[in-house]
Amino acid sequence: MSNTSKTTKDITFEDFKAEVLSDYKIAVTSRECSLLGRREVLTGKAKFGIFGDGKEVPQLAMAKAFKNGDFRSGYYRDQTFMMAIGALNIQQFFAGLYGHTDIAEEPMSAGRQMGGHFATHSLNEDGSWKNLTQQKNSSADISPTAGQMPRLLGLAQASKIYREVKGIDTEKFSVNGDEIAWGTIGNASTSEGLFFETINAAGVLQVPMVMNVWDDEYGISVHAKHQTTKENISEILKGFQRDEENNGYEIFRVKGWDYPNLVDVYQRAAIVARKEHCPVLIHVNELTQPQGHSTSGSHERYKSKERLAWEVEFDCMSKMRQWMIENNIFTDEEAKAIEKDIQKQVRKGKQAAWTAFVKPQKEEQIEAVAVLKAAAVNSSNKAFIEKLANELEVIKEPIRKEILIATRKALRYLTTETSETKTALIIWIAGYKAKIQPKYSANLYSESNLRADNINAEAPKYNDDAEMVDARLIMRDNFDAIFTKYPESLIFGEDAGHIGDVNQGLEGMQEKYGELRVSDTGIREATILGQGIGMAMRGLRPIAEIQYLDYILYSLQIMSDDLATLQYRTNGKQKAPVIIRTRGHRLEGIWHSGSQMGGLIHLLRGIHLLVPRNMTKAAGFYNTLLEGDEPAVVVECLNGYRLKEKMPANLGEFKTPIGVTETVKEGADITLVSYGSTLRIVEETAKELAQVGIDAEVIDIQSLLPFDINHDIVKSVQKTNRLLVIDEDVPGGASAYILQEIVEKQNAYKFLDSKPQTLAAKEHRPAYGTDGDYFSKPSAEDIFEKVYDMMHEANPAKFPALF
Ligand SMILES: Cc1ncc(C[n+]2csc(CCOP(=O)(O)OP(=O)(O)O)c2C)c(N)n1
Ligand SMILES: [Mg+2]
Repeated sequence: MSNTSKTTKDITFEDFKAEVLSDYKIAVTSRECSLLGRREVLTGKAKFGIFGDGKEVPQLAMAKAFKNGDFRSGYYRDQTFMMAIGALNIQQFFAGLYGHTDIAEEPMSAGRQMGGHFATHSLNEDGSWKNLTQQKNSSADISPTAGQMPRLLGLAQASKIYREVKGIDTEKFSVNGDEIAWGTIGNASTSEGLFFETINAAGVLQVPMVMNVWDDEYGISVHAKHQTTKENISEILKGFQRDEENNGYEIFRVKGWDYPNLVDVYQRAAIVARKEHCPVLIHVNELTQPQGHSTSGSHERYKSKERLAWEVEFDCMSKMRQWMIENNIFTDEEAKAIEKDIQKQVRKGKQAAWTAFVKPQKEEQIEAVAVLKAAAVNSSNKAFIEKLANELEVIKEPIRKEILIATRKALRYLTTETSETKTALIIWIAGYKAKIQPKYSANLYSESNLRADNINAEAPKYNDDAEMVDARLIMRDNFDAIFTKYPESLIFGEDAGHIGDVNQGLEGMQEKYGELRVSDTGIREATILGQGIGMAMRGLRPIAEIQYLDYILYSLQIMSDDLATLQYRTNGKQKAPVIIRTRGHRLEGIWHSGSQMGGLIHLLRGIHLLVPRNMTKAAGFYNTLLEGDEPAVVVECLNGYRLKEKMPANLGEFKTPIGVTETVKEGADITLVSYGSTLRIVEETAKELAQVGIDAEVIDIQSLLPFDINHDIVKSVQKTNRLLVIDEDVPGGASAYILQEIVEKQNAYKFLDSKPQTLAAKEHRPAYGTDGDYFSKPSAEDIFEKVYDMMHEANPAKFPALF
């Protein structure tokens, strides 16, 4: 169903007619899918529907200008576009609506996303890249409005890097940087800060981004007068228009029902973006919502009669149809015949999708009923189990939940019995869960050979005359080695370019590697992250620097909603191995000492979260991550850059393993677990504890996500029988997670002779100054006293009370 992109100038009337007809057919197909899709929800076959009706025609024009290698970053209205580029057919559309978990049937997300969230596949089965220059690409949609914007910036910037940075292997990703990143957004969603941040950043960076606003005057029920100054996004963005003196944007405004004009505007927009790498805004207005916003409500509730009547008259499909009749492309009769035929095709596709969706569950139902009936035969609770079997058997179109409810409940009737059929039921349930659970849970992290915890450690090597240096120099020299080793790597952030970052860990790197690879950015954390996500999705290895951990919150929403879910929501078909470099811990002041690790741990499942205690460890993490294919946050110790560390010889090569702890001091009496800057305080305190006869074992967690994959901490607890977790996050923050990992997951409770404890910071953010830190975060004295108290409780004779 895909479309070619000839311009009207190059072709005969017959060609032109054929192309317009083909477009119209795509649009009618899309519209019929929307109409029938809504009915599927209202009859209960699908749970929710949000469709592209009313936005068909501009998407045809966009698809014509969209070439192989290009990327889309859009939202839930774009089904017509996806159909026009050949990435979505009728059956797949309905498979998405039903939530089919087979990626072959539902290529957008294998049923993980609600319908209307689109994607193409960037990766092969083994996680390696496909050749993205030979296909039309769509980055996977997310639901938060404007959440598609930050990554769009990076998708566009990748073209600039591929065009202008020499030495990168571009084969699978770019042809001369000619690719455009196309964004789509609803008019109301332009109210989000992410929209404005992205628009400004793309203007600064001058990247090939074509931003399309589908304007239907509403955001659900809320009219444009509450959304946009002057109710007109292109009007208020006029100041971005480029002129003879200044770079900026090309801005177009075009009516969404005006097919010939749309085609023309999109062709012109594409030339500007592709050739000149100038960003373009296309404001497509006068669009409609024939069925209202989604299946959750009716627009008759909030649109006036006049507006509803206008929407009928200006429905882009009927306007296109009218124009086609006026231009002798078809007659009304021919149009009707086409529409009728397509209606039939859509019904057929829908039926095929439903049949395919219910088929596996029906087979599973038959199996489950059989094992249940067998288990019932000799049971004293035969009647109850048979009832469960019969109730399951009569369900016409079963879902998996119903199958598991029946089989799992049956086990409760068999607790006191032993039989082969009971064993068979237990085995069947276990096998069924093992088979089905991955359909809903696989690919949160990479499952390829390049997954981060599969990369082997390599110790730093030291020459005999290795110097003790300011640790920032290890960081700098290691980055130097990285940029040489990986031409596709680049770093950017606030102050990361010209001065070489606020702590001089990149000193001289811009001079050596150029302004495109080591760059300053504006103060805009969300889009710094977006640059990273987008470029990583196109095969580059970006390191996005968030200046301080405290300010990561500005990018946290995108990190959580977009980056952390990417592999999961595409069932492993897209990846963005961006590295987020930041620095934090134990400086002073409410916004300069952050350790909101609990928040990050909870919001960033899907991303690795690494907390090296010094710069050698941190540099080793970067070296590991660049060999892998996964995203990660590395939190460097803000107070560690001027501390002395020994300069390794194998820069760019030594690797800190992911998910592996390190025992920095062995001991017999108690296990002290910590990470980052606090670890240094724990190490110091362990020396003081030794002076009073307490032999503490000190373990550096190093990696919070994933956590101690070898379960080494429990081995320590097995030896010491006591556990204290020391953490500078709030009480119940990261320390609660660490305790759950050790006590519950690693079963350390079995070996404990004392209550496992945590020592965290105060609940408030840390006050300013040295005393502010002392009275806010765990100090050496706090740690000493806590440990001593635990030892006193165990052996009061040996350790008399301190207080
Ligand atoms: C961050 C966020 N807030 C709210 C919502 C709920 N929501 C979904 S769509 C929508 C309206 C969007 O309107 P618009 O951008 O004009 O797109 P349209 O649906 O009109 O095409 C809202 C408020 C959301 N998905 N994400
Ligand atoms: Mg809208």
